[in-house]
Amino acid sequence: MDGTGSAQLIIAELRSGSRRALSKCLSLIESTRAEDRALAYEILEHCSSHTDGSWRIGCTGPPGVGKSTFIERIGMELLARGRRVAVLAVDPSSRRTGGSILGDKVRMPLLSTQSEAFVRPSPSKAMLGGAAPSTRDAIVICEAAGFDTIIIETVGVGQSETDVADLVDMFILLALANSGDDVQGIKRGIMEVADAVVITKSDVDESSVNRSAAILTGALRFMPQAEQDWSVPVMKCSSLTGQGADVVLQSIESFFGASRAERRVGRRRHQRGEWFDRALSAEIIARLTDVDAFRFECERMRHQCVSGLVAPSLAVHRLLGRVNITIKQESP
Ligand SMILES: Nc1nc2c(ncn2[C@@H]2O[C@H](COP(=O)(O)OP(=O)(O)OP(=O)(O)O)[C@@H](O)[C@H]2O)c(=O)[nH]1
Ligand SMILES: [Mg+2]
Repeated sequence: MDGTGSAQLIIAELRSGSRRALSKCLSLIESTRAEDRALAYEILEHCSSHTDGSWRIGCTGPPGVGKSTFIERIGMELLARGRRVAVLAVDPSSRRTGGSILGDKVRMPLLSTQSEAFVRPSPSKAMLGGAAPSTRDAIVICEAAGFDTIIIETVGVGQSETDVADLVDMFILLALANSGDDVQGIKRGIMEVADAVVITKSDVDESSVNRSAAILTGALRFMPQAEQDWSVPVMKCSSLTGQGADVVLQSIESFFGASRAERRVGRRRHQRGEWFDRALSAEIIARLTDVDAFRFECERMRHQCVSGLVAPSLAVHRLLGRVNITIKQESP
């Protein structure tokens, strides 16, 4: 069967709710093989519309803060409200070798066995703990499969920690009480893009949870708000007892309320532009470094920079001055 034929078949199966087709599509978009990517692009082309009504929620926080348990709790509540929930847990690559690729699945035992839910660990490749370039495509695929709520779990470490905020409508930052008596444990950059902050494990030590909540609320007051019509709540939640989960759910529901629909559309428009820019840079670098001669010259120029023989900006200017770019007419 040709590529187009198999793409049509997979899309039909995906739309009819086949989990096998969904897993296959997600594997295709994560693949680095050229023929897989070609098929993935074809599938994506047919999946990219009709996704505006979905809820895309990001949950980020340090390792062990309780992200998976929180998602399981909130996910089950969302299912009870009639939503279909897909979870993409971006697994830090460094831990994959330790066999934790299925770890997140194991830690969402309830959610992953529900018929209206789908849980999948997805590799973050070189982006340690952040969003993989394919995560955005994975969201679109899940939406085409009929999931109206997509939750992304990422560990907020490294430079890519705020990338996930550019992937989702609502970005929830999870924090532990007393991770330092101030907010230094949480970087300012990530606080600035949070739409909600949840202090997890509130069953453990109530007084330090309250203290941390007050500190975080105070800190947020001095930061620019991500969205003008939304004041970032600091909530407390125990995913074990369920205490505080109702407040989190109310907050999610009001964030996605009809009055904010226009703002959501605007945010997604902006995000699509951002992801175009990122995809373009990544693809240009990938294609160029695929050419042996370019890679060789690149290494030579880099070496000259390191040795102080030439300024980095000049080296890049010279190197790219030797690349010949032509634009082919798009086929009709
Ligand atoms: N007491 C208490 N323990 C919790 C709560 N939520 C999670 N835990 C425990 O904290 C540990 C880590 O929880 P996870 O949900 O796996 O945390 P995570 O942030 O997903 O961890 P990584 O994915 O490894 O970064 C587990 O042993 C949970 O049982 C809570 O609300 N209260
Ligand atoms: Mg987890």
